[in-house]
Amino acid sequence: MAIPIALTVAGSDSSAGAGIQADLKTFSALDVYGVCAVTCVVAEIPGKVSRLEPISVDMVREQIDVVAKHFPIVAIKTGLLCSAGIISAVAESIVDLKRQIPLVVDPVMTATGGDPLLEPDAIESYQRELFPIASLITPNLDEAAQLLGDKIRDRESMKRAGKELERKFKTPILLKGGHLRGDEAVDVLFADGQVAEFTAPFVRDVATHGTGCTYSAAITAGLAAGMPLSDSIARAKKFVTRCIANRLRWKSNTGEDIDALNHQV
Ligand code: PXL
Repeated sequence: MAIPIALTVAGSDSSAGAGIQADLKTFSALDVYGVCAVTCVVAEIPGKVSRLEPISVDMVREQIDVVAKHFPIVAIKTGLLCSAGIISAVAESIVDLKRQIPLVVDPVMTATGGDPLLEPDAIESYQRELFPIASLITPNLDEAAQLLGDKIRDRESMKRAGKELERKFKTPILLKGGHLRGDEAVDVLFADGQVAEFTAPFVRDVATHGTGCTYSAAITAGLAAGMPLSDSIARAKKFVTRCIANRLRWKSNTGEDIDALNHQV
């Protein structure tokens, strides 16, 4: 059988646990051929961004247009999009494809270590241009709080927030609850007015980054292979939990531990 092809539009992470590198490794691990459009280059290690440079809007468009013309892409994911201008260009390119391709939007705003990655005025472009064409949006609790202007502290407020986001953007929402304290990492899917939970044991004391990127890329891989949304999410949750459980660890030259996700699981 032919291998499905998925496109990721995201930033480059020099430490390769997040961003476009995480997406391509995930696609590969799940038997999908990945093509990519880079939106920005981030010099970083897990937990610390040292420098971020956006790619020009025209160059982002060119990458998408050229691969879309020559590869039969069956699923698309977006990760870090940096600026309002890049978000608009990506939305336009996808609309110009004139084909209904499943689109997973991971609305990356902040690095795991807390460094900002998205320009503040870009949130408006997300809501106006990209969310309306998404098949799934995958915010974590902080991103959902920024989209709604309200804090999410517990399972109850998480349910309210997810329902509100689904109503507002009229598309399925996977709200990732990993940042809530507890023994389990619970994510909630709000789709077609229904609510479904996806649960895995919470792995403590992990200093990796890229779990969100890996998760949404794994969901995209499932959709590319023709799996239904909820099966894609269930498999992706298991995959990301395995990547965390089997994480790699090195000592840095300055004596600190560096943790990285292991996508070869
Ligand atoms: O984990 C979020 C993220 C996404 N994309 C890129 C990143 C990061 C985190 O640092 O560098 C490119």
